[in-house]
Amino acid sequence: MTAADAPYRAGFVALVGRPNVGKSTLLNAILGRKVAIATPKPQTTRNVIRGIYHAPNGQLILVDTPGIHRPRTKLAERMVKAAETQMKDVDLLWHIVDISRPPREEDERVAKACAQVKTPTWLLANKVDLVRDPEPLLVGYLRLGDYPRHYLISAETGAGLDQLVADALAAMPEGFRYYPDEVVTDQPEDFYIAEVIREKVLLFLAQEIPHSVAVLVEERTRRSERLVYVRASIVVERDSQKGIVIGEGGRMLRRIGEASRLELEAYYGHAVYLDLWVKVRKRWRDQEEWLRRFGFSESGSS
Ligand SMILES: Nc1nc2c(ncn2[C@@H]2O[C@H](COP(=O)(O)OP(=O)(O)OP(=O)(O)O)[C@@H](O)[C@H]2O)c(=O)[nH]1
Ligand SMILES: [Mg+2]
Repeated sequence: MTAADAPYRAGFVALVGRPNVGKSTLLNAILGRKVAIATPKPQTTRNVIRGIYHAPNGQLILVDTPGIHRPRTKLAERMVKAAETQMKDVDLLWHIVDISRPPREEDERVAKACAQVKTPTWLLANKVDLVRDPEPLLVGYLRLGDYPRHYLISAETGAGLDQLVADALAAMPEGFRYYPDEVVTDQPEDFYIAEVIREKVLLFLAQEIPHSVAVLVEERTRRSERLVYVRASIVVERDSQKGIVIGEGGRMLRRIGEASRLELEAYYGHAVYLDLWVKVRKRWRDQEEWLRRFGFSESGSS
């Protein structure tokens, strides 16, 4: 049978794992463009994001999910629930682990959750570029669950990804395309803009502040063919955090704004006027109204 006669296959693959193992980096690497933000800080991803990989004879709908961990806020609870909910509705699970570090309790929790939903699960040992001999740790990871296949990959260098994608496509059910060819992600434009800004906050600010931060696009207006105006708020939980986000003489806010604007201009291919504000909403991460505004409904889907 030639490739042209091969049946069209399409299906859903959920990328699950503890925080910081490289799920979002892997999504971007497979798609060949940035769809999800990825940073060295754990709990970067908060919402479920779909990225669509198009092949001549098939389609993979890759579902990036928040890292599974022990939640300490209502927001974190919703994040974990959103990830676990996705696991039920897919054709294949990729349990992604960081092969440069030994398994942790959180990896065990993910493996158990995969086993419970009974969806076939492949183990993806990511960050293989960081280790000389992955075998000893791989043995420990393989013991966590029942993995019919496992792959040593690097989302950073691309090692092992072609084989992984080819095998995943072959494992999808025969069917029709879910998304038209030009669609690469399901996220609304304002959500993507907010994420780009939140990524800069994660990258530029110290450990504890980013978790208290959310970003809301309040207005987006096309001023001309070559200029879009965006007004966005960086929401924090305390006055002291507001001061830190703004920085001495407004320096930090300018840095966040500048880096975000440059990235958004590259995305749009023209000028962006970015008007950034900082707002305090006390304990927003535990308040239903604010969680809803940021897309975390009680039902768990995000
Ligand atoms: N060396 C190396 N670093 C990687 C690789 N994949 C991801 N990283 C880095 O690991 C960090 C975490 O990556 P993310 O993609 O944000 O991880 P995540 O699993 O999506 O994390 P959460 O969204 O917090 O659950 C980033 O600093 C990435 O650059 C890899 O294959 N090799
Ligand atoms: Mg992520």
